[in-house]
Amino acid sequence: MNTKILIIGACGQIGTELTAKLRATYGVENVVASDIRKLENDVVNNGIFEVVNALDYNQIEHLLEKYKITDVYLMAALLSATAEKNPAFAWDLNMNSLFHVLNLAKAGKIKKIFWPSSIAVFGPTTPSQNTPQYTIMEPTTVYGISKQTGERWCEYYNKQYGVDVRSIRYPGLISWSTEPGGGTTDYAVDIFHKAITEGKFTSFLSENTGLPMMYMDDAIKATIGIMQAPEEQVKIRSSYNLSGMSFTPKEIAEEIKKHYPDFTIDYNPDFRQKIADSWPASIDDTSAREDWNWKNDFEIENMTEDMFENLKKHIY
Ligand code: AKB
Repeated sequence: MNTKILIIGACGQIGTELTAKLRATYGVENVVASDIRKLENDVVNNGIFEVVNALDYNQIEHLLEKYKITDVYLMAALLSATAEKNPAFAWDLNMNSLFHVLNLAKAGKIKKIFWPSSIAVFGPTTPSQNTPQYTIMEPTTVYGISKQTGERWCEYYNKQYGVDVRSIRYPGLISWSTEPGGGTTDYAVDIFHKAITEGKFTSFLSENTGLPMMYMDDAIKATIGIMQAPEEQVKIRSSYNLSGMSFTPKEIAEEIKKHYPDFTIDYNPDFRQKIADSWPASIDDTSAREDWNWKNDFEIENMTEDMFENLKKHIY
C-alpha cells in the first residue's frame, strides 16, 4: 500500500521542515500538511494543505478518509515555556490530540503514528549526565508531565491494541530556517540571529546551564528514520532517547566567537532557568543507535558553521 501522510501541526518549528522533507521523499501528492490556521508560507503554498484543529476528532477522521492516509505525524503541541503560562490548555492540547490519533489508529484508520516526546519527560531527580533510556522520571513542568503521560499511553496502545506508534524524545532543536515556538531551549536559535544582527546576546539561561541540543537536519533524519524502520526494530514503544550534542550558553558563545570574534554575551536568567535546571545535561541514546541505526551528523562545530552559512545566504 502507498504511503499517504498527514502532518498535524505542519507550520510549527519541526513541522515546517518535516513537511518539506516528506514531500521531497514521498512526493508532493502523497503528503497532506495541516495546521490550525492557513499562513502565507511554503508549507501552505508548496503542496496540499488543510486547516485542521488537532482537538477535533471528526475533522481528523474526515481528512484520513478524504486522502486515504496511512501515516500520521502529530506535531501540534504547546512547548515547555508556553505551557507553564497556560497549563490547562497545554494539557488539553498535548493529551487529547494524542488520544484522537491513537483511537483512530485503534479503529484501523491509521497504520502508523509518529508522536514527538521530549527531554522534558525527565526531572530534577533524574541522573543529569548521560541520562539513560530507563531511569527516574519525575517531570516538574506541565509540558513534561504531558509528554511522560503521552509516552505511557503510546506504549499502552501498542501493547494492548497493536497500534504502531513511534516516538523520540527531542532535545532542544536548532534550525536556521524556522523559529522555535515557546520552548526553554529557544535561546540556542536566537543567539545565532543576534550574533549576526547585533553582535551581542542576552541569554535567559545562566552561563553554565548545559542542555542536550540537536541540529534540525538530524532531528528530521531521526523522525523519518524511525518511521521507515521495520516494525520489529522499533522495540521501545514509549519513546527513544535521542542525542546530538550538549552545550551551555557559554560554550555556544565561544563557538560563535570563532566566526564573530567581537561577539559578546551576558546573562539574565528568567523563569525558564528553573525549567532548564530540571532537565538533563546530556543524553545516552544507545537504544536508538542499536535498534534502528540512529546516528547524528552534527556536532557543535559543523552545526555552527552550517547555521551561519545558511543564515547569511538565505535570511540576512
Ligand atoms: C522546549 O524547550 O520546550 C522544547 C523541548 C526540549 O522539548 N524545545
